[in-house]
Amino acid sequence: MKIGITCYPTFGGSGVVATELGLALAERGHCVHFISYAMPMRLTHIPPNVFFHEVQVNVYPLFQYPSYDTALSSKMVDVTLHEKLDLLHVHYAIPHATSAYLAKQILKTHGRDIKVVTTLHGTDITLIGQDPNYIPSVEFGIDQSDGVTAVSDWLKTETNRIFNISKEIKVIHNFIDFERFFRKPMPDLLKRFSSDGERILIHVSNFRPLKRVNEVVLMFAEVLKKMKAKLLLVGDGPERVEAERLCRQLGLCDHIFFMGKYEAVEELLSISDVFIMPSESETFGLAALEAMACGVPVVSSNIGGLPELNIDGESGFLCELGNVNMMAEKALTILQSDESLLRFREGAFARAKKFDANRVIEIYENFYKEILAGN
Ligand code: GMT
Repeated sequence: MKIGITCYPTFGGSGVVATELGLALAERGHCVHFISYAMPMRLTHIPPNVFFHEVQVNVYPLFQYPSYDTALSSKMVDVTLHEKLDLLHVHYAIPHATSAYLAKQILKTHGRDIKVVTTLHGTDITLIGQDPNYIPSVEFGIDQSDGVTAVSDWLKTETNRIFNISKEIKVIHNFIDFERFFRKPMPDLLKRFSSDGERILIHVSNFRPLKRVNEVVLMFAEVLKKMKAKLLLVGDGPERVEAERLCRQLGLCDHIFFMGKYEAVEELLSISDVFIMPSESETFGLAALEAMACGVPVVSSNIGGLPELNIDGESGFLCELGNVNMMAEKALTILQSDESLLRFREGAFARAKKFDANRVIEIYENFYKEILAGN
């Protein structure tokens, strides 16, 4: 198949899933054309069967807001015609689904009926999608797609609850590449953070308010009252300054490391013992799945799609949203003994196996085939 993939190229779960999907499809012999305003972050090299088409948005004095949506549609038309694409797969509804719809209509005038698949990821439905300035376009974009997928059952239910749509949504969960994410021995790295055998807690996110990074710091302060430990805060974003301020205020600077946008996150996960995800909104929780693949149990909130990933008492624990003491208590339960930690490590890894990329990519492939066959 020849597939056009559009996503946000910046750090963010939807861009990661779109890129990993495209790379895996290319490895299976499909031709994959990424169409976006910049190279997706995870597209660090261009392997065989992968192509990148940059959407140029020129600035004209008349435009206070240059029209990315229109430029994207035009690029989709151009790439579809010249690369003979079979299907456009857009990740994140806004504005990609509506741009794809416009491209589809333009292509009809060229005698081409391009199929469009839209994948809903998260804030395109739960946050930005509910902005009244976008609702009619999001509804329309979803309903006019030839196929729609969502990354969790919860997101499917939410989408149907929030929007007036008739399109059937297929749930295809996030997936994990075990060739990249597995627990590797990293003795030097471990020594750098845990010189005295301290257990390591880790949080990875884009530090947006909904990730509640401050609660990671607060729960860690409770853990420290009971045992020696270190905390790695990986990523960057608007809440970092506030988290740094809190660390200083609590006198925890010697125990907490701000790692920034550390590229090889699997290395840090490989030396970690518990992953903390206190998010107030999470449609699936890809970062938690990456941790679990590296054998790191997860202490998370019990919201959104997280219960579909994290099994309470097996792969980690689900906690009440905002309950910092409960998160600390559950982390301590995991860390109470080597036996307990090993049991949860195995539980986390076994759970991650259910989301093996090899299986999930095939589900996407079969879905494309169905859509192309007009089912
Ligand atoms: O909100 C983000 O963190 C980014 C967002 C995105 O769409 O780029 O991530 C969402 O998509 C991921 C991949 O499908 C999911 O694993 C994340 O749970 C989801 N984030 C939220 O719902 C907050």
